Amino acid sequence: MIEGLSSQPKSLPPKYFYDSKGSQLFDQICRLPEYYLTRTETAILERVGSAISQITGPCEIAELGSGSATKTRLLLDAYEAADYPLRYIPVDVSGSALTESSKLLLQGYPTLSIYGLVSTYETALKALPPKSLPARMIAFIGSTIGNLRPDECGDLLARISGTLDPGDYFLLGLDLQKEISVLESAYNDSQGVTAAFNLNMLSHLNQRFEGDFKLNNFAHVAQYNKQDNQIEMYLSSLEAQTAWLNVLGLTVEFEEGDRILSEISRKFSLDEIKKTLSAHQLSVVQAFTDEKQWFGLLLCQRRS
Ligand code: AVJ
Repeated sequence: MIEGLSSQPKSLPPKYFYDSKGSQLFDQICRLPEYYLTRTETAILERVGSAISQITGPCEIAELGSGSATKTRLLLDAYEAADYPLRYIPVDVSGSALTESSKLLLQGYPTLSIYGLVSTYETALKALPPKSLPARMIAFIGSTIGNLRPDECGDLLARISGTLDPGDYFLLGLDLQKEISVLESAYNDSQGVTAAFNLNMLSHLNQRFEGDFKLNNFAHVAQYNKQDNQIEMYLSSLEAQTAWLNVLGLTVEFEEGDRILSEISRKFSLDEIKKTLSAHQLSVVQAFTDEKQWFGLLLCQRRS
C-alpha cells in the first residue's frame, strides 16, 4: 500500500476505507438520496433475481466484497423460492462486517450454510472451499470493480475466470457512464457522509499503523475525469504538513494542496466491458439494466 504514500502523486488503496467505522459509513452512503447506485442495482436484482436463479439452477454464491450483504438477500430469496439449497461464501476485508452480516443471514435463512473468508480478493480466490453444489457463481456486485484500474481489472477477471469451472457463473454489477452532474453529486453528497467516509481512511491508518494524520487538515474532493471515465476521490492537504506512520517507519510530507488519490470509481460502457469479459473467457448470458441505463448487472458464464 504504502508505496502509494511515498510516490508522486500520492495514492492509497480503497480497501483501507473499510474498517468497521468505514463499513458503517459506506452503508450510510448507500442510503443517500444522491447515491443512486445501490438503489438502482437493488431494483434490478428485485426484478431479475428469479430469472437469474432459473438460468443458473442450484448454485452456490461466492461474493467478493460482501459488506453488509443486503443486496445478496435478493439472490438468496430467489434461490430459496426455487427451493434450491442455499450456500454462501462471503469475502470481505472487514471482519466485523462479515461476522455481523453472516449472523443476520443465518437468522433469516434457516437452510443457509455460510463459509466466510476475511481476506483480500486475490487471497480468497485461492482459498475458496471445494464446490458443494452443481454450480458456483462468483458475485462481484455494487460496482466494486470500478475501484480497479484497467490493468488490475484484467488481472482480477483472469483470476476469477481461472477459478471458475467451465459453465460456472460470474455476476458483475457495474455503474454505467452518464451525465457528469449526476455522477459528481453522488460523490459530493449534501450531508457530507462521503467526505466523512473518505477522511475515515486516515483515521483507519492512524489506528492500524500508529499514525498521526490530522483529519482536520485534509479536505474531501471528488471529481469526474472525462478522459478516463472515472470519479476520482482525493484527500487534499489544507496546509504544508508532515504525517508519521510509526509501524511502517514512514514519514509523509505534504505541501498545501497536495492530494492523495484515495479511490477511482470507474464508469463503464456495456460494449467495452463485454469485450473485456470475453477476453477472459467470460460470455455474457444476459445483461440486465434499469430504464435509465444507469447501472448494469451482467450474468456471465465461463466458456470451456
Ligand atoms: C463500493 C466502490 C462501489 O465507487 O461508488 C461510494 C465506494 N466511494 N462513495 C463507489 C464509494 C464513495 C463505491 N464502491
